Amino acid sequence: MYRIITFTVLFATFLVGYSVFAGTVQKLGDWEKGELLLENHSFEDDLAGWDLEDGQCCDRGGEYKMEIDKKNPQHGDKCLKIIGVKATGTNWHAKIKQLNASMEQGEEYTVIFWARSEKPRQVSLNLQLQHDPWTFFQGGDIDLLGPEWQEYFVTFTAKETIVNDMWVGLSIAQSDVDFWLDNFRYFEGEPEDDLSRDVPFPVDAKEKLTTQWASVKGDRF
Ligand SMILES: [Ca+2]
Repeated sequence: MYRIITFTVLFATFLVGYSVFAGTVQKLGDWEKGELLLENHSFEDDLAGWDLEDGQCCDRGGEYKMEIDKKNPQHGDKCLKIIGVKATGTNWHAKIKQLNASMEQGEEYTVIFWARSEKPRQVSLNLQLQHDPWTFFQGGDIDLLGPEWQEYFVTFTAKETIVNDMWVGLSIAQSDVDFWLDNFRYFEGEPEDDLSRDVPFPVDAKEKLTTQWASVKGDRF
């Protein structure tokens, strides 16, 4: 009897733990600053959670592909490679994104990720309502500097409240230059709030990151 109860409790704990862990924590206001609001941020679960709008829809004339790349990831064992077959010249014609995200009006949010590209190319932040009328919430052009891993971010204040009804991602059809993404995070707060977590960064990355943010901020703001 004791054994059965123990098993039941353990199993229930596992289920609760699993449901929190597996799903994106998106109950409005329930998250902490710095808590990750996207899943599979490091592509260690391959393509789970990520959606490529490949640019071929609606006679847009673009074509992009995505694949998991195990060579030279920035974090963990895998990263995402976006292959540009054909650009259209209009950034939103193709996107890499994650659906069902949320934000709360008046709060600050950060999208921050590591990227490298075969040559310098631009991507654009893209937060949008995930159905008609496709309301545009937030953008911002980001210049990827080239083949070395660099961290890039945009911080913004949410102008409205959206619950599990928008995507967070990048518009990519302005260029056909291949690029890689890893450690792609979206959370409430500023970049520094990311450091309140031990995961995903190794401890020794802190000093380097802080320095880098300072220089990026200097360039960008
Ligand atoms: Ca990774």
